[in-house]
Amino acid sequence: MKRLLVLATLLALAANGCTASHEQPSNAGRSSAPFASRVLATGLADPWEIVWGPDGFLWVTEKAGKRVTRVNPADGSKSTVTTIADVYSTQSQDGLLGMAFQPNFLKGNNDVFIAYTYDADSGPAVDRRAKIVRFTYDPATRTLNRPVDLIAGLPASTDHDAGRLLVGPDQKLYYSIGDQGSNQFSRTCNPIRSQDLPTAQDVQIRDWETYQGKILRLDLDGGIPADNPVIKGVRSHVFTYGHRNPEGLAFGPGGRLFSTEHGPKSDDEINLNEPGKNYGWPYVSGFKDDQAYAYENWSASTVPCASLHYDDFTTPPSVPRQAETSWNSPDYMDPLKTLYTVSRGYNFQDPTCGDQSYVCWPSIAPSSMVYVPAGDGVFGGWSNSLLVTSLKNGAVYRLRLTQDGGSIQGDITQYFKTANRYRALALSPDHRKVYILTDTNGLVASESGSPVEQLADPGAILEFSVPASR
Ligand SMILES: [Ca+2]
Ligand SMILES: [Ca+2]
Ligand SMILES: [Ca+2]
Repeated sequence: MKRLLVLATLLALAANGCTASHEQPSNAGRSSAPFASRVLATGLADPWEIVWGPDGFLWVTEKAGKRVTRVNPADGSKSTVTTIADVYSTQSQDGLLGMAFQPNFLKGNNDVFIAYTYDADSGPAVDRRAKIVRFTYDPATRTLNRPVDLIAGLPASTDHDAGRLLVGPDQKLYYSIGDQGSNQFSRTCNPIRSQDLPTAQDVQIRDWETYQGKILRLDLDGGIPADNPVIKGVRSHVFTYGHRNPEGLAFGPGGRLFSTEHGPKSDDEINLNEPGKNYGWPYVSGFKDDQAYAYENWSASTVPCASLHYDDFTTPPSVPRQAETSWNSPDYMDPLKTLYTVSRGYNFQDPTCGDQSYVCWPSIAPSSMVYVPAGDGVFGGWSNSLLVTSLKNGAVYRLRLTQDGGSIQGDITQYFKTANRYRALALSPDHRKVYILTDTNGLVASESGSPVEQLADPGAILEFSVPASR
C-alpha cells in the first residue's frame, strides 16, 4: 500500500461565506486538517458502491467487473462473494450498481439486496433493463447465494441510470432511477419521462416504463407498500418524481431522505425527498429562477428531431424552449441547495477546458452521499452533516444540516482533493475513517481546474483517517 500524495494539496484556503442559496462556483473552502491517508485496495473494475458491512468488512460492487467484493479494512485484502453472470454492462453507466444489507443482517437474517442491469431479450437483440435481486449470504463460505428477483423490467440505459439502493429506517427499500440520458447525445430524440406517472393499468400489468426519473420505495419483497403516496390517483412504487439523475441517497435525522442529483451544466441539487413530491426536472433545474437553464425539448422539434444534430451550446430554433417560471405543479419542491447556480448568460465554453468543457462547468457531478450524525467522538467538522462525493472535482463536499436536520446551513468545505473521480464513500462505524471508491477511468479537474485524463489511483479504495486529536 502506498501513501497518497495528498497532504501537500490540503493547504488552507480561506472559506468564503456561502450561506446564500445561490452561489458562484469554486467557492467551497478547502479543509486544512492533516488527515492520514493510504490506498487501501486497487484493481477494482469500475467500482460503484461501497458499504461498511455488519461483519466489519467493506463490501464493494464492481459495475463492469460484475462482482461483489469483500475488502478487509485492516490490510485491503479482497475476496469475491459473488460474480453475477447475467449483469449486462457496456462499461458505460450500466452494470452492477446499488447494494444494501437487510437490517437484521447476521442477526437472524443474511439477505443482501443488489441492483443491476441485464439483457431481458433471450435472443441476439439487447433489451437492457434493471432489476433488484435478493441474495442470501453464507458466512461459512463467505459467498452470496440463492438469488431471487424482487422486481425486474425496470428502465435501464447506458446513461443516467442512477442506481442507488438503500434500506430505510422504515424497513423499506429505496431505489433511484435516472432519466436515462434522454434529450441529449445519442438519446436526443427520446422524450424525458421524469414527469410521467404510472396508470393503474401500468401497475396492474407490471409495466414499469414510467419509473424513469423517479425514486422508488418498495417493500423488502419488492411489493408496493400500502402507505406509498397516491400520485394523480395511483399508488405505485413511485415515492418522488421529476428527477434527472439522483445517484446519491442518504437518510438523515428524523428518517428524512436526502438525495443528490446531477444538474445539466450547473445546478447539481441536494433535495429533501418527501412522499409524492415533484422535483421539477426537466422543467426546472436548481431553483425556479430562469437562470442559465430553460427546458429545450428536442423530441418536440417542428423539424423532425432525427434530422437534427445535438449540441450542448446551440439549439436549433425548431426546438421549443420553455422558461422555468412558466411551469407549475402543485407537488413541486425546490432543492435545499444547488452546486452551483450561475447567472443568465454565463459562458459554459471555458477555453481552459477546450473540447472537454464539461469539466469546467459550475457543477460538481455529485455521485453519492452519506449522513454523519452528531455524537461523541465524531469529527467536529462533519457533525450533523452530509458528505457528498464529486466525480469531476476529486473531492468530498461537506454540507452542514441545521440542528433540526431539515435544511442546510453555513459554509461548504472540500476535503481530500486528489486527481481521482470519487464514485462513492463509506465511513467506519466510529466515523473517523472515510473510504472512497474511485472510478477506473474518465476525466477529472486538476488543482488549476483544467481537465486531467491520468487518474492518480484508478479503481481503488482510498482511506482517510481523522487525526486522533480532532
Ligand atoms: Ca439478448
Ligand atoms: Ca429539482
Ligand atoms: Ca433554475
